[in-house]
Amino acid sequence: MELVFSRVVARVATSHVAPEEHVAPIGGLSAATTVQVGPLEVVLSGRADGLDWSLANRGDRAVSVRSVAVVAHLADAAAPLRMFRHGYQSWSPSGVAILGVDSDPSERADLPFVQGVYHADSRRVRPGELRSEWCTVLADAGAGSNRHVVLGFDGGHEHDGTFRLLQAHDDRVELWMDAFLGGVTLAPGERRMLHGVSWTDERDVSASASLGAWAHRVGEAAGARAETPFAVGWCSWYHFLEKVTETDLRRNLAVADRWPFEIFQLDDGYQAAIGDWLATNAKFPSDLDTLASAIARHGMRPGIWLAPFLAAPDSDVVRLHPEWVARAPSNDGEPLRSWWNPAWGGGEDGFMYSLDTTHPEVLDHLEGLARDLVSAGYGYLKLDFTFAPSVDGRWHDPGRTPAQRVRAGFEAVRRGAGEETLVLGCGVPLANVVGVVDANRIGADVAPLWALEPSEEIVAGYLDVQPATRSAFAATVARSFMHRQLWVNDPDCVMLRTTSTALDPSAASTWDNCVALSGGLVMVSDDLDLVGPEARARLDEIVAVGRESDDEARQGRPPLSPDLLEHAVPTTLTTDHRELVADVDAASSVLRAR
Ligand code: 9PG
Repeated sequence: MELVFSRVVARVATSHVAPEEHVAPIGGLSAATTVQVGPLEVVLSGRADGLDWSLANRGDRAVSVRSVAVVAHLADAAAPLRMFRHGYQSWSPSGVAILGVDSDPSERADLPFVQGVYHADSRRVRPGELRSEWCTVLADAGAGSNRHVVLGFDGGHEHDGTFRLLQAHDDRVELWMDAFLGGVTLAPGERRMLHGVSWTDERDVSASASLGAWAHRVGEAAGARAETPFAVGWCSWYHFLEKVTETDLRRNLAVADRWPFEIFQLDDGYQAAIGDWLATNAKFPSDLDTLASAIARHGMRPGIWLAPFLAAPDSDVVRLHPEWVARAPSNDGEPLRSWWNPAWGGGEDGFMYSLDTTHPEVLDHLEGLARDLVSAGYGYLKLDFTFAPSVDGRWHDPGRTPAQRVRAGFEAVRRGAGEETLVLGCGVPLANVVGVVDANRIGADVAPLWALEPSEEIVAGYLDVQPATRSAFAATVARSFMHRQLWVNDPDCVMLRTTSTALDPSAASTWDNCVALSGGLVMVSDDLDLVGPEARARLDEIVAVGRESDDEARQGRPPLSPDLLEHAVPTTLTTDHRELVADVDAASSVLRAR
C-alpha cells in the first residue's frame, strides 16, 4: 500500500460567504512544495516518514479557514480495506471498520448538534466515508496479520486532525489528512504552522503496538504528565447519579476506612447550578470546605466533579456575565447551546451554554474557580463535558481554533489548580490536552448492564456513546496503548455490586478484569453499604493486577490489544504477565497468566 499524493484541498470562507472548497494539484510530496489554494498558501515538506506543513493567508482580507487537507490515493490497496477509527473525545467509540461495509454514524444521524460533540468536525461525512481522529491504522486484504500502516498527527493542541478514507469516483481509494481549524480567522499575511503527520509501514508488530509507539512520540513532544501514582478511589455517580445527597456521601464516607481508597470523589448533583460550582444545593446543607474536610479527615484526597466550560442559562455566572457566553454560529446574537441535559434544569429545557474560553475574563474566572476548589481542599478535579468550547460558534477571539479553545480552558484550570492537583479530563477532545491533564477518561460511561438494544438508541448511529459496559470495554481495550504514554487512562468505574444490576457475575468480572489489566485508575462507584466482603476482596484482586499492569506501563510497556484490527470490538488485552480474552457477545472472559 503506497500513498500517492495528488492535491491539497482547503475549505475557506471570505467574509459573509459559506466555506468554499479550493483545490490545488500537487505532483507527489517533495522536500518542499508551495501551492496556492484559494486565498491560502500551503507549504508542504515531505519527510521520509511523513510531512510538515504550514499555511498562510496571502490575500488582502481576513479569511476563515475550516480545514486544509492533503489528499493521497492508496496504490495497490486490495479490498477489503480496514481502518482503525480513533474517536475524537472520551465517549466517542474507537475500533476497526471496513471501507464499503461500515459507515460513519453521521450518515444516519445527520444532526450537527450531536456530531459536533462526538467528532472534531460537526459536518456529516460524504457517503461511504470513514473517519478517524488524531491517529489511524490502515490494513488491506493482502496484508498479513501484522502488516499495516500507522498514521498520526504529531500533536493536537493547536488544531484537530482527521483522517478520512473514501472510495473516489475513479474507483481509487483516497486518504485525506485533514487539519481541522474550525473556521479560524487568519488576518492578511498571517501564517500558521500545522501539526505534522507521520506514518510508518509496519509488518512485524501489532497495530496496537504501532499506535503505542506513535503515542510515545506525541507524549514526549507535548510533555505528557503521566507520573501520577496508581490510584484507587470512590466516585458517587454510578449508584446515586444526580440525586446524590450529603447523607449518601457521609454514609459512604463513614465506611470508607475499610476500603483502600486514596481518592473520594463527589460527582454531579451537589452544585447549585451548572456553572455555579462553589455553592451547594439544598441536598447538601454543608459547604464545599466542610465536605472536603470531612473527606480529608479519613485520610483520602477529596475529589470533585465539574463541567467548567458549561453554564446553565439561569446560573449566576450567566446572569452576572452574559458576555462570557459564546454566541451561536448564526448572526442573531443567540447564546451558543452546546449540550442538553434536562436533569440539569437551567430554564431552557435542559439546554446548556458554552463559556467563551477565548475571553480573558473567562480564563481568569476558570483559574480562580480552580484555585478556590483547591483551597477548599479538593486535590482531584474531574473536568467533564469539556468538549464544550470546541463546537461551532462565534467566539470573542475568532483567531483561536477549537483545539486552542479547549486547551486554553484546561490551561486556565491548571494555572489555578497548581501542579499537585490531579486533573482528570472527561468528555474531553483527547488530542487537545496532552501535557495539561494527569488522566483522561478514555471511554463511554459504564452502566449496570452489558449492552444496549438497538431500540434503545437515542440518536441514530450513536448507540455506542450511550452508557454501557460493553462500550466501555471496547474503548478500554482499543485505547490501552495510550496509558502512561499520553496521560493515565481512566477506564471508568468497576462494578462491584451484585444487586440492582443487570450485569451477571461473568460480565462484571470481564469488565473488572479489563479495568485491572488496563493499569488505569480503579474507581469504585457502588453504595458501600450494599456491597459485602466478597466485593471488598474482589477489589484487592483488581488492585493487585492493576498495579502490576501499571508498573509495566510506567516502564514504557502499556497493555496492548493484539486483535485490534480483527474484530469490531477487540477481544484480547495483554500485558507481560497476563492475557484477558473476552467473548464480548456472551459477556464472558478468561484471565490467564502468560
Ligand atoms: C455526570 C456524569 C458522570 C460521568 C461522565 C458524564 O450522553 N449523555 O447524555 C451523557 C450523560 C452523562 C455522561 C456522559 C454522557 O456522563 O462521564 O462519569 O460524571 O457525566 O453527569
